[in-house]
Amino acid sequence: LNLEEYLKRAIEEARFELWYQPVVNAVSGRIEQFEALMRLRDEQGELISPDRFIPLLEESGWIMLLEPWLLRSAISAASLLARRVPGGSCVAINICGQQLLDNGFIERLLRILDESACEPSWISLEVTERQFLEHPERVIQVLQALREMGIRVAVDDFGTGYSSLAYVKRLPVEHLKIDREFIRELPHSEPDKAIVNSVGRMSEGLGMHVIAEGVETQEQMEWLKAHKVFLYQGYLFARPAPLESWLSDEALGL
Ligand code: G
Ligand code: G
Ligand code: G
Ligand code: NA
Ligand code: MN
Repeated sequence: LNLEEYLKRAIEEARFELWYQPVVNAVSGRIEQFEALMRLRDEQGELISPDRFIPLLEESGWIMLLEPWLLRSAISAASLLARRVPGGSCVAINICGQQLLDNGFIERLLRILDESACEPSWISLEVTERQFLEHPERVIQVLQALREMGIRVAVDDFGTGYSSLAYVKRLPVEHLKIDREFIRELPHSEPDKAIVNSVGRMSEGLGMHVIAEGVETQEQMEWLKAHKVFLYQGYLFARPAPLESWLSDEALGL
């Protein structure tokens, strides 16, 4: 059975799972967001790497078939978590270009927010730089419309794409997620230190917040904190886990 066949069946049988990984704020010590991450098991019950099946879902367009489930699950989780986490929280949802540029996308999103009694500010949409390349003006328009509705927007995997600074400065986004490639060798790589530092300074000037992805060590965190990056996602704090794991007081650090 090849992966494509397996995915087709998994879609029909609704066997995908959505797991959540926190983003913590070093200043408040609280969880500020959770990123929703898709998971799928093979026939032995082992997790299949999303790096294998996500590109296939996007290239085939099957991601559109999963969208209703994805949005409903993530938004109902957001609605639940925002009420449980003191000071609020939001759920970050990964959105690919096909979804973002689809004419009905915003309408579908608003309907599900409404059905789930979810405030727009309780969700954030993560888009990668890749999606800016083909229809740059249209992307800015859609992101602008989302922001005006109060939905948060983040650039994912920042630094790995090809967007120009002239374009980045026009993006109406709240967060830049620095790709973990630039975090991995901190604080031992001079080039990575220079890059993370300048992304930090730049985002300050642009009114954006930086989220460091893939923070795995205390040493990385200390360096980031000393250089004014205060939002972290990574195994040092928590791995992605099913929603149920995040509903206890203990998990939320209360
Ligand atoms: O947790 P990690 O291995 O899950 O994710 C691998 C890649 O898959 C990341 O680039 C992540 O952005 C992407 N990904 C995870 N979940 C989703 C999803 O629901 N939709 C899309 N488009 N990408 C996702
Ligand atoms: O940014 P704003 O003042 O609207 O935030 C309101 C609340 O929403 C904050 O108390 C914070 O805990 C929560 N929140 C959830 N996600 C985010 C986020 O990504 N950025 C900010 N600033 N606040 C967030
Ligand atoms: O959307 P994005 O490409 O940023 O997806 C985040 C990916 O990073 C997910 O696959 C998630 O499981 C993974 N991830 C999150 N924290 C860490 C970490 O500390 N180390 C590593 N290696 N991967 C991480
Ligand atoms: Na992401
Ligand atoms: Mn990312």
